[in-house]
Amino acid sequence: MFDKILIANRGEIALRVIRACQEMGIKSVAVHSTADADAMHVRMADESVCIGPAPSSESYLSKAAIISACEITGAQAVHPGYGFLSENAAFAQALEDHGITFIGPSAEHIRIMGDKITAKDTAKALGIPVVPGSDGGVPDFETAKRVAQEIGYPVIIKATAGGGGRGMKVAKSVEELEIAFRTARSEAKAAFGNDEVYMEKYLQRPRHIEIQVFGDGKGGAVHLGERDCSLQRRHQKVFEEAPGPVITPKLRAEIGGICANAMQKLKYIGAGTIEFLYEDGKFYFIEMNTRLQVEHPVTEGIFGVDLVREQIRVASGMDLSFTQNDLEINGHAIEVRINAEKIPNFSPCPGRITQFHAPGGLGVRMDSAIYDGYRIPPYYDSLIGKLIVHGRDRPEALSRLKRALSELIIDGIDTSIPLFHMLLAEPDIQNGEYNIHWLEKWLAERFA
Ligand code: MV4
Repeated sequence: MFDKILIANRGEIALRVIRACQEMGIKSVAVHSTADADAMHVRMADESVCIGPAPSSESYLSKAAIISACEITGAQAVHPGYGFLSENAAFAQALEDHGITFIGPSAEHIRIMGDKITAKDTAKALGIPVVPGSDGGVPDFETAKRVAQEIGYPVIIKATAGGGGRGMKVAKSVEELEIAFRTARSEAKAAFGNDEVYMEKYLQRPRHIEIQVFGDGKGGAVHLGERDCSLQRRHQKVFEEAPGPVITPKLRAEIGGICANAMQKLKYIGAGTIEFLYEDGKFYFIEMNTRLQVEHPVTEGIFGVDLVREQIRVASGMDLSFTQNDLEINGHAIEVRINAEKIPNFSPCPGRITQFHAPGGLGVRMDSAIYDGYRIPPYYDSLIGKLIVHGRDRPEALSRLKRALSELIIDGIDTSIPLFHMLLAEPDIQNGEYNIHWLEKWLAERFA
């Protein structure tokens, strides 16, 4: 086991990793930008290193600065958290070249899943169901027309180098296809420096269901069920829950088994999330994330496992501390993302927190790095905390969430808290009847 880990991240996820290190008797090193000198992760870690100025490109994204910080402090491994360098294959490779362990999958697996066509081909070859679409890239409009003819309209055009919803275009007819195809290509070129696109049948009202997987890198792998993350705005999740309100034990065992099997064949190491669109009882692979996700606590809640601890264990060559058979779902968990944003426009709202009180009690978890008097810097993501509740069933989790939200006090800035009070009053949310379009439609109607 490592005796010192460097956390290449900030905010609540840095705290999350430091906590796991503390419980495992591992020393932690925080890195920070000059804008984060007074951040909680710096205070909570055993030691800290300033790695550069405020812009992430010169600090949290600087591979050289982070590797130097490892060498200065003698950290043997790096936990990347989510975002920043967490899915950067070159970073994973550079660490390996310096004899430092990347707490995550191999550079090769990160690379495969970062290219959306290769990811889809790999998934398909491993027996994972995928959305019908083009065989690889679509080089020209003539090919696009032929593919659309085969799979039928509506179709969606996606950037090979994209992901997270950037650079997608929908076409409902051949008339719309030409403009959609050309726009998708030029936007992909501008955004990713790669104009390759591929096509899929457009699913009209799916849910976003993702399967949590975990590999030991030696051919052992398990799944930890699904999370329903359909409530999103502009591809940013706002509310996540596990288990999924519409997923039966039979569906879970089937898709989970397929995913765990696929990870065994890959000899995948660490945490991963396989994203699906789910419609009419069927799963369609869209992407795989090769990192720990923001919403991992809902899975931790229902399975009672510490996913960060498992990431550290497998990265150090140990086995997972459980088998598939040991994993049993207990109750229901919901997470809401607390952002420093003004509702209904979701405009960022950095500033000083004059008062903070975290909710507590049975089944309540608040992951946040804010504190009384903390000034939220304007340079980074607007996520300032996650409120996660656990109950014996979904109705209990919902009432607990409502109670915990009314206990939560964050003064001095605008946050997304009022949004959740409004959402919890909606019958569709209470009944779990929503899909990927529900939130945007509701916002448009509610705040027209
Ligand atoms: C789709 C789709 C419908 N059909 N693919 C958006 C993010 C990226 N991960 C995939 N995305 C979508 N892919 C097909 N074939 C609809 C979306 C989509 C979406 C997916 C998940 C959650 C929210 C979404 C919002 C709009 C569109």
